[in-house]
Amino acid sequence: MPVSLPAPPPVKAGTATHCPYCALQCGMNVATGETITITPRQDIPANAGGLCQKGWTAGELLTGDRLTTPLLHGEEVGWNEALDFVADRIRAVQAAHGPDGVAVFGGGGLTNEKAYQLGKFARVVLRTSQIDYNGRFCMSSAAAATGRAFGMDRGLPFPITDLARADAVLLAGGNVAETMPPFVRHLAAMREAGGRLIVIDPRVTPTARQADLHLQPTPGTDLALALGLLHIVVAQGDVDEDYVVARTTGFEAVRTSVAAWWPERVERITGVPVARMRAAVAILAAADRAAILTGRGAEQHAKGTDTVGAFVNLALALGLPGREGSGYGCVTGQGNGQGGREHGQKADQLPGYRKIDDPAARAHVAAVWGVDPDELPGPGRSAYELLDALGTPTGPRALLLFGSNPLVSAPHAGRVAERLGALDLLVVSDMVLSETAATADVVLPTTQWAEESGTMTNLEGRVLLRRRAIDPPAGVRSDLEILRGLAARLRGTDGFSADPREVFDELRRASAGGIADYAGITYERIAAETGVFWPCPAEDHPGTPRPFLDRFPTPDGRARFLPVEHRPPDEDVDAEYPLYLTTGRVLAHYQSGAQTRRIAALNAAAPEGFVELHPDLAERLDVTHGERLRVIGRRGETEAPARVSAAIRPDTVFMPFHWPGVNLLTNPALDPVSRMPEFKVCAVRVERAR
Ligand SMILES: Nc1nc2c(c(=O)[nH]1)N[C@H]1C(S)=C(S)[C@@H](COP(=O)(O)OP(=O)(O)OC[C@H]3O[C@@H](n4cnc5c(=O)[nH]c(N)nc54)[C@H](O)[C@@H]3O)O[C@H]1N2
Ligand SMILES: Nc1nc2c(c(=O)[nH]1)N[C@H]1C(S)=C(S)[C@@H](COP(=O)(O)OP(=O)(O)OC[C@H]3O[C@@H](n4cnc5c(=O)[nH]c(N)nc54)[C@H](O)[C@@H]3O)O[C@H]1N2
Ligand code: SF4
Ligand SMILES: [Mo]
Repeated sequence: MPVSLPAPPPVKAGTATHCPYCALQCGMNVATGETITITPRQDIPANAGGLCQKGWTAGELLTGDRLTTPLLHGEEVGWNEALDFVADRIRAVQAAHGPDGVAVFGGGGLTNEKAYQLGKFARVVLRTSQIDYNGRFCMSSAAAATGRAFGMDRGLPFPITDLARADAVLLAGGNVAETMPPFVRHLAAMREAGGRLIVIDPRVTPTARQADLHLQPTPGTDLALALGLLHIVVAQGDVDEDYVVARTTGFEAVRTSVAAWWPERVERITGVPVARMRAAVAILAAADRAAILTGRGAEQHAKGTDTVGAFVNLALALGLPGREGSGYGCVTGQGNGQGGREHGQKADQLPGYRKIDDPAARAHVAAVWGVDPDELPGPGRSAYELLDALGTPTGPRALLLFGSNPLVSAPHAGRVAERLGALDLLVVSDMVLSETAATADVVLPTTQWAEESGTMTNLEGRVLLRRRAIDPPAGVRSDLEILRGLAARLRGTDGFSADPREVFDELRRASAGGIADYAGITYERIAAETGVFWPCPAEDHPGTPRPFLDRFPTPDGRARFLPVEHRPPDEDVDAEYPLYLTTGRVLAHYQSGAQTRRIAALNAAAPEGFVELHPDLAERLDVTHGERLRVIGRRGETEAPARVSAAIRPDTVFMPFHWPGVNLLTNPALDPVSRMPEFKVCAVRVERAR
């Protein structure tokens, strides 16, 4: 059913804009007055008139406690003093240690304009190769796998509304009922029309409860499970042979490689009964239209790229990608998780999803930036490797941080705290005094979300306009103004506009001809068309909701099967650490909690972290619901109350990471391709806190 767009909401509803948080980028109206009133927009298909509790309460971000004055070593100072100090210290560090002495860390919550400007600032002003961002912790494994298979990483390569028309959806490691509640509307519509939902999760989550079939594997075994499902597809003759011949390469090697993954073997590794695997394949094989989706549960592993690769192979064998109404998709997480990975804040990237080591890409972007291609640095370190190198003899001595709170959200956070503490200079731009900002030499108070304009690319690859709805408080500056101020002090003002539209127009030129081509997208078009899907190479081009229908953007136009093999988690359980710890999210809080832990209604809904554990395990450990537990791992330990629940496997405990502590435990083992850390599985021991 094509989306019919209701008339725009009346003006008194306020300014039509989008949510500050996740990649669904729900449309909302923000009305200002005595109080701030938020209502859902009806015209944005992703949320279809819905919002979650975080969206409804987001107005408090604008009225509540936030930073309004720059801080220098904890003292309030003026902007000139703060920026002069930062510029002087950058000059001193680079004089002593070279351009790579200064590093930049960005975020997938930044608008396209900011993400682009940050990448340009690093390469043109600082001339450092040392830039990466928190998206490395998010969907980088899916990005690597789909780049490899399809030649393009666009989270969902189809409109989200396609899901409502599917006969089957398999969701591996995603808990959208808590992480993107309005997403469930599309799945519910599918089920109402007779479609079936399959969920793979070690926990019986609110999402799994809505599924027709739930597979509950041991954390870190999705790769084996996907191989097992493909084995069954092959054995039963359910491969779409015509599609495989017409649209793909490399299937024979994959067919051979899955032969060894017979269902009983996979059951032993994953704990998923053979009958359930067969039931899943039966649903998928019978479906005319089907989608296979992955979330962080399947991706955040030291083998995340191969795991996604295995699900992509399954989707290709079933003939799904590039067929209208079907496909493989990654459920992108952060507000601008998609756009934030396209425009150059990644260590190996230039705008338009170009590769920084590609001479043609360097020449194109250098021309837009008015510099010599030879002056552009090469690839730098990935996010965790960058944090891990800070303040070491060969690593950066200064860090500029925009849009992340790594003291809480990075893996092996104890190590990260030690490295941040070893820096000569830490500068944090934020709206609130996050845990990381609280340790910085300089804190720069920035405008947020509804106080500024910019574009966000949602999980569908649809570029949206997040409009300014309210004047920022006196004293704060936008990230673009901050970058302009530093560029002026370090190199003269040229080329760093603080006007989002001007930056976007430059981004369009820089991305032109790249994979993520925004050349034809304008603010006017976005407003008139309810968003524009990239690639969109010209103003008269309609945009591309389904980029793979005719061909894949690979050299031969075909999708590539690639054989992958299962392996155990980097850190397995043993006698000393007998339990798996997996981590993730709850509905009421967002990420490191820097924003949502300041909102009364959200704190009331979820006041603190917890350790979810099975009743059998609780009995074995002799602990009761609500009792304080110590969770001890090889890198650190933390405490939280027990939440006893039959919804989790007895061999696994779960903790949300919205409060400090959990990441003291997590394993920074990295995926060899994506450099994604293994957030979703490490080994721990649990005992009663003293
Ligand atoms: N409320 C809320 N919503 C959010 C966010 C938030 O912080 N809070 N963050 C946003 C962002 S940036 C992201 S990336 C998305 C993330 O969205 P999701 O991927 O849905 O969220 P997670 O809770 O990290 O992980 C999903 C599920 O993976 C399961 N899991 C754990 N280990 C494994 C495993 O080995 N295999 C499988 N198959 N599953 C496993 C967990 O039990 C969990 O239920 O959410 C976005 N939306
Ligand atoms: N154990 C465990 N750890 C995880 C995960 C997990 O599943 N388990 N998930 C990982 C994932 S998927 C993600 S995405 C990361 C996210 O973790 P973080 O990168 O820490 O993300 P946030 O908490 O959103 O931090 C964003 C910070 O930037 C600020 N901010 C927001 N918008 C702007 C802006 O426009 N400009 C500036 N200057 N600042 C802004 C916010 O106030 C906040 O302090 O966590 C990762 N860490
Ligand atoms: S689902 Fe995401 S975008 Fe929608 S209201 Fe909730 S946090 Fe905001
Ligand atoms: Mo994320």
